[in-house]
Amino acid sequence: MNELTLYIGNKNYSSWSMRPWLVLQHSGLPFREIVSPLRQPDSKARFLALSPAGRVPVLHHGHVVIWESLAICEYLAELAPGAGLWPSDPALRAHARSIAHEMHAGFARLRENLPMDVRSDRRAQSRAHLAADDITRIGDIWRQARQGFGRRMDGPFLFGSFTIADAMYVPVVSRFRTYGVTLEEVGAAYMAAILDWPAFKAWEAAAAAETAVIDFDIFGQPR
Ligand SMILES: N[C@@H](CCC(=O)N[C@@H](CS)C(=O)NCC(=O)O)C(=O)O
Repeated sequence: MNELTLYIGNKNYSSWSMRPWLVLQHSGLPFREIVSPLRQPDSKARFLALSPAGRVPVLHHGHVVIWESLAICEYLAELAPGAGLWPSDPALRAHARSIAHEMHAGFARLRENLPMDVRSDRRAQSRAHLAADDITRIGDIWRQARQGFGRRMDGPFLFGSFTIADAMYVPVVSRFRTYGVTLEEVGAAYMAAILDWPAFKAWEAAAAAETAVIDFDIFGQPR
């Protein structure tokens, strides 16, 4: 099999990069990751050489190039059908896809006002009140996934075991920690489980080891 290479942005800041990286970690597929730093004078040229969209993440697999985080996750689900990257039940799978797409396409106020900054504590400068509706909706999404289907849960993730839906929301858990967003019992337990998950901790440690600092007040783009 051709090597899978995932090009990603700075781990401290690039929430879109984190999502397929978590899926790759969970899939068991061997892969190489290459960090291509954001917000450098040559970033755009580097990204355009890697992806027609000129952004990261982008996955290279032989001659195949896949961009857009959720499209990469879907490709990985096809490559690793035994990894359980979507729920096996069709109704649950449709629900998981709905909330994954809702994250991918929405929550602009959350992304604008609570940009990911994994290693920081920004509770004192939190702008969470500007994203209150998004935060309420995300709490509802997590609670319904955890409780809403009258089934036995076999793990701490949204549908029991890890799926792509979790990958889409893990950066939100990190943001809620950074900006001091607290949730009721079910949401709080989900956040605690994610923050303690070895794959998240591995990303967090790598983010903490990075030295680049991006001032996201001039970042100028929702992440
Ligand atoms: N919709 C894209 C968003 C990708 C994206 O905005 N990536 C950011 C980094 S998190 C980026 O490459 N920014 C650099 C730029 O736009 O020049 C996805 O889901 O992959």
